Amino acid sequence: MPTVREASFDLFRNREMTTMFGNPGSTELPMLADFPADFRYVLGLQEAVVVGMADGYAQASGGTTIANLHTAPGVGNAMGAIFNAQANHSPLLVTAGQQVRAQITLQANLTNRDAIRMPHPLVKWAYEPARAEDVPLALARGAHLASLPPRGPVFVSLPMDDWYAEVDGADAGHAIARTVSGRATADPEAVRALAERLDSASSPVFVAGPDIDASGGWDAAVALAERQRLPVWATPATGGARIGFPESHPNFRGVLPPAIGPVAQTLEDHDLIVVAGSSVFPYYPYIPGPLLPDGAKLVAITSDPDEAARAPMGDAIVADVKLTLEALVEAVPESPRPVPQPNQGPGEIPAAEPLDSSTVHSALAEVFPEDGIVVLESPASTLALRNQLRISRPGSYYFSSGGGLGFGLAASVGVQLAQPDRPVVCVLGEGSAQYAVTAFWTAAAYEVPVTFLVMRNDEYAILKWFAEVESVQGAPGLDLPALEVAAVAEGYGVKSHRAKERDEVRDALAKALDSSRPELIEVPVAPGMSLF
Ligand SMILES: Cc1ncc(C[n+]2csc(CCOP(=O)(O)OP(=O)(O)O)c2C)c(N)n1
Repeated sequence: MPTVREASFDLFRNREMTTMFGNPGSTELPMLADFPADFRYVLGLQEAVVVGMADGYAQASGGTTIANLHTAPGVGNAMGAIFNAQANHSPLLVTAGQQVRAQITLQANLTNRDAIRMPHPLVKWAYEPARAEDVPLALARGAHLASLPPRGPVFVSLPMDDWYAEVDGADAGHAIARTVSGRATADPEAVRALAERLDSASSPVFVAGPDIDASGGWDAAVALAERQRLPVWATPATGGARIGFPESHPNFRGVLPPAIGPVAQTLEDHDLIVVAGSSVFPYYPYIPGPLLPDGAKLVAITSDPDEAARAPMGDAIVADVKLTLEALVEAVPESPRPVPQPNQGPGEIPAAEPLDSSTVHSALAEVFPEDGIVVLESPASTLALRNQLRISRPGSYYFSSGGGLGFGLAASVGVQLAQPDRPVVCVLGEGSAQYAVTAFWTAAAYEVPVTFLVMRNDEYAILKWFAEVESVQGAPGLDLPALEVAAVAEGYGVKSHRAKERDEVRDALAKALDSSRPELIEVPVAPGMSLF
């Protein structure tokens, strides 16, 4: 009879879950014993980084990914990253070791005493199998749940002696072989009604959200915008884990602001707003105002029933985003409305020292390869990057829609491992880098050739901006003097450079992009927010 370990690894193999991220402890070693040669174990030095890397890998590969943590303290370390993965709709099978069953009740050292409750409510499902022989079925159940819409993390606690138990081969065979598919099409009647509303609107607009990219719906989104002559906005950057529409397309208008009043103001001239693959809307900060422009209606297409239910306005269709957009393209005629005119590009920007973040991002845009991917966590220059670097290919942008820092640096390593043939640039604030700093080690140790661009402004610039918005004066802890990310990265084995002038930055980026090892460029930048 096969053991739990043999059956579980067969399950992972069958589901192509052969890259595993983890930080091992004594309670995880039995799972890792005789690690099969066709699997890859990627070591993260702290569990938040393990989950962040797995999040990036899961999103960029499209497949459910294992993050293996060390019992209760490991899960505790990873909570912020699990929160981000949930917001990102990232399909993760998070597992953690547990004491041997005989010592759980007496609560021996390292017992995860309430394993199921701990990650709740950040996961779709949390479970500790009732019997050792149930482990493969529990792992299968978790993997299926993680990958069903809305995709997201699940958690399974695994007592360390379970791996040696034997399972019924026939039962395990069923668990291993099952497939579960969950891409549901929309009610054809709902699609027809939306097509009619769209075609008869006088000035409709389209808002493209992250799940267009996750569902593979770029082509359908472009076809719909072109057929119906729709101007297109990207969902607010705060919640835009991914980009769902080519930003160089003539119909593309820009990124929606992230607050209630300003969204309504931006969409003022439209009578119908169709949102696809986004919550409505990922607002922050609170700037009150009408939820919609006067007289405007909204329809959201989302695969997440909760996103649909919690929206404060408009109608919603719950279904696969790509399939629904494709059905909509079929159902609408070519509109006689005028073709939207292209936006002006970003204007000339100064090149004084220290450089403005916009200048740095314009230098990046100059050398950014056609097939490049950017992972972004540089809060005060988010908009500057989005304005300077127009992303025009699917799967080319990753951002933490949860807002927990530490995603960017860790996720970039996972994204690069999932997409080894595409150059990955990770743009970080020097403050943000600190939340996942050990990921530099994984990048160096596994020769993951991410190009890190660190924007060093010696402060938490975005928080100073928030202080103004919130009318807060005299808050401590907003300055970061003498934080040498380049030196820290060197300590972890990542070759690092400092560049001050625009041309220097551009040339260093071009070189790093060509390198087969990770490299970091630290650039001093002017304080404050950069919008363009
Ligand atoms: C886990 C976590 N802790 C704290 C914060 C609050 N926070 C948001 S932005 C920010 C500052 C980031 O600094 P830096 O990366 O230097 O970027 P800048 O604002 O200067 O662009 C902080 C501390 C957060 N979002 N997540």
